[in-house]
Amino acid sequence: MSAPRVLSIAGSDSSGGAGIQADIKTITMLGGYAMTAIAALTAQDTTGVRMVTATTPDMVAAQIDACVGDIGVDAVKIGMLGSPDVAAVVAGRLEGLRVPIVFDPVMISTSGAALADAATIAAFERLMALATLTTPNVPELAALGGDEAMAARGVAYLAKGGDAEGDEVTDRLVVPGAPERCWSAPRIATRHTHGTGCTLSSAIATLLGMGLPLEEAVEDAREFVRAALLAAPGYGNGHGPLGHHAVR
Ligand code: PXL
Repeated sequence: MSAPRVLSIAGSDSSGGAGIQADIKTITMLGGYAMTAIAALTAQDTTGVRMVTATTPDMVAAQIDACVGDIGVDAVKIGMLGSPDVAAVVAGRLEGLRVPIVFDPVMISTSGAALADAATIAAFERLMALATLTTPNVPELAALGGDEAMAARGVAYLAKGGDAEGDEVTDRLVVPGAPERCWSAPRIATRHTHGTGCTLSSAIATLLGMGLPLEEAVEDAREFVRAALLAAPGYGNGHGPLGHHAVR
């Protein structure tokens, strides 16, 4: 099979650990063909975000159209969007696409910077309805109204446990009408966790683009993130990047 064409619609992380850069590395290492629609620019390092510039909605739409119209797309990952207008334009473009969509509802960076304001988070509603899977972490799930609100929306989601307390990390896959599925593993003791969410969501998108069923895609993507965490190069003075390049 040829490489699945995976489009990441997300923000750029100058430090290379998260966002578009993490997505390109992940998609490539898993055997996919990475394309991007850059929705925001961040100037950041492992200790914090220095500056954020939004991309115009037109420019985001034009990037998506360029990818879809020529090369074509087998799966989409959505990450940091930067503004409610960009979120709306992305939803409009994806409504007609019949491919798996993984939506990482990015709100806060690993270093603690806000990457979405309240209006952008409100615009997530349409994207959750479109997505094959939404992947909130603990604070994101709370901001989206918790399990009850997600059940009322009737959407599939992966509740990530990486930033909960405890020595075990448990991720919970909730699919309407199906039994809940959990994965637990001992926590990897490291401060180098920058980009774990981006990596997980783009890995799931790539594996769905290859035709794997959702549960298998989540399982294999978790393993990829764990391997990349174990291979972290230890760069930077803060939350350093994963070792995407060193996963075998
Ligand atoms: O991990 C969330 C995230 C998403 N997108 C961009 C980021 C970050 C965290 O730093 O920089 C561009």
